[in-house]
Amino acid sequence: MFKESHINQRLRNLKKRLKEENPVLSNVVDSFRTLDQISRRLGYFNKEESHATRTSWWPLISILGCYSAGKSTFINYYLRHKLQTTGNQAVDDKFSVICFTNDDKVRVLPGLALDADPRFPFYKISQAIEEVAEGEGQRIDAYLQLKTCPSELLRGKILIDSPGFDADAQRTSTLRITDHIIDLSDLVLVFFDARHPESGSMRDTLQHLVGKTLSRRDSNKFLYILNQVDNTASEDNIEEVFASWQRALAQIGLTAGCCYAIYIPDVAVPIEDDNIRERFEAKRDAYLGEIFERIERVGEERAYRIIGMLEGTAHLLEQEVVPRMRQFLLSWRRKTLWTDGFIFGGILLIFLAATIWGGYWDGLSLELPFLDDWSGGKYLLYGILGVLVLGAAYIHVTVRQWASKSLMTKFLKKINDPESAPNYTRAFRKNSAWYQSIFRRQPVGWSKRTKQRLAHILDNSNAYIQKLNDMYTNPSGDETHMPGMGSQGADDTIETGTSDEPSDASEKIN
Ligand SMILES: Nc1nc2c(ncn2[C@@H]2O[C@H](COP(=O)(O)OP(=O)(O)OP(=O)(O)O)[C@@H](O)[C@H]2O)c(=O)[nH]1
Ligand SMILES: [Mg+2]
Repeated sequence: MFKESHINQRLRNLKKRLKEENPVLSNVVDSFRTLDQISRRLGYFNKEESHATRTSWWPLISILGCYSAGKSTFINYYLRHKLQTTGNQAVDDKFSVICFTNDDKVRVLPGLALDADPRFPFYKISQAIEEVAEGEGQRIDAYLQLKTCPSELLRGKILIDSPGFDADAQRTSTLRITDHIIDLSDLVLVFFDARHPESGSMRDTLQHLVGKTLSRRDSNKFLYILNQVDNTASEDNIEEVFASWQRALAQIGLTAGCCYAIYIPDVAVPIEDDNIRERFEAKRDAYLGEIFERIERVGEERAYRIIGMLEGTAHLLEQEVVPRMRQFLLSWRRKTLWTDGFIFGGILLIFLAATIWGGYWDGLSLELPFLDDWSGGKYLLYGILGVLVLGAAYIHVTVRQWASKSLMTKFLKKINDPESAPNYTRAFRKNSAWYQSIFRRQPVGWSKRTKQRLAHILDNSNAYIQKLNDMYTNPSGDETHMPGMGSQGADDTIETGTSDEPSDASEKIN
C-alpha cells in the first residue's frame, strides 16, 4: 500500500481551492504535476519536490523601500486595520508576511511557519539563506514572521512588509530575502520618503532595487511611490520635490515606470491653506486610487506569472537540464573509457614486458611453461580466471565511480543557480549508478515520449494564456465576454496529458 506523499496532498488541496477561484489555474496544477513526474524520472527531483512550490500561488504584493518612509502606515491604511507597528525610528527589523484569516484576532507566527510550508512564498528559504550566510539559516525567525489579519481586503492575497532598506547595514541574508521577494512578487511597491528624497538610504534603495529592475522582463510590476508629500505643503513645492526625485530615478537609468506622490490621510500633517489642501487631496486620491486598483488587479498578474513559470520550467528541463546531463554522460563515458584503457593497457604492457623479458615468446606464440605443467586441475584454473575477471570488473566499477565523482564537482561549478546543485547532483548520481551503461546517450528518464510530453505542456500553456485573455480582456467588444467575469470556456478542461500516464509510485493514493 502506498502512502500519499505530502506534496501530492498539498497539490490536491491547491487544485481544489483554485477550482472556484480561477479554473484555468486549477488546470495548470496538473501541468505542474506532469513536469514533476518528468523531473523525478530524470532523477532531478525527489518524491517530495515539486516545481509548483517554487512560486507563490497567491497574488503577492511586496512593500519595500527606505526606512520610515511609511511602508507599514500604508499597509495599515490599505487594510483599514491597525496591524503593523509604525514610528519614526526604524521600526521593522524583519519581513512580515501578512495573510487573511477568518479569526477576528491577529496572530503572529514565527518564520519557521513560513519556511516549512510550501503554500507560502518562503518555503525552504532557510536553505537559500544558509547558502549566502552560513549559520543564518537556523535563525530564520530573526528575519521573517507570519501575521494573519481578518481584513476582508486581504482575502486571496499576500502582502509583505519589509524592514527599511539600508544596504550598508544590511546583511547578505536580508538582501537575499529581498531578491527572493522581488522575484516572486506580482507587484512591488517601492517607497521613498519625501522628507529626504535624496538621502543615503534612498541611494541604496535605488541602487539595489531600481538598478536591478531595469533589465527585468517584468519591470512593469514596480511602482515607485514618493510618500509623505504632505510635508511639502507648507512650502508648496511638491512639483520641485517630485521632479528632483524623478531625476534621481532617471540618473540610475529609470525613465519609464509608474511614479506616484502620495501621503496617508490618517497621519498627515494638517494643510491649512484650503486651495493647497484641495489640490493635494485631489492628486493624492487619484494616485492612491491607481495604486489600489493595481493591488486589486494583482490576481490577474499572478495567473500570467504562474503560467510563465510553467513555460520557463518546461524550457529549463529541455534546454538546460537535459543537455547538461547529456554532456555529463558523454564526459563520463570518455573519462571512464580512457582511464580503463590506461589501467588495462598498462597491465597488458607489464605482462608483455615480463613475458618477453622472461623469454616466453616463440615468435608470435606465447608459451607459459607453468600452464603446460599445470597440476591444479581444470576447475582451479577456471577459478583463477574468474577471480581475474572479477578483479577487472571491480577496477572498472571503481573507475566509473571515480570518473563520475570528479566530473560532478566540475559540472556543479558551472551551474549558475546554486539552488539547483542538489538536484543536479541527484540526477548525475542516478545516471552514473553502477547498473547504468556507460554507452547510454540519453539521460535516464528522457525519451522521445518525454519530449512530446513537454511539447504538450507548452501547447497547453498557450491555451491557458488564451483562456486568461478571454477572462480578463475583451478585444472584440463582445457583450457576453465581460472582462473579469470569466469566459464561458474558463472551466473547460485543457488536456493536461497526465491522464494516460502511468504515475509515479509516490503519486498513488493508498
Ligand atoms: N506626515 C506624514 N507622516 C507619515 C506618512 N506616512 C507615514 N508617516 C509617519 O512616518 C513614520 C514612519 O512610518 P512607518 O510606517 O513606521 O514607516 P516604515 O516605512 O514602515 O518604517 P520602517 O518599518 O522602520 O522601515 C510614522 O511616524 C508615520 O506616522 C505620511 O504620509 N505623512
Ligand atoms: Mg515598517
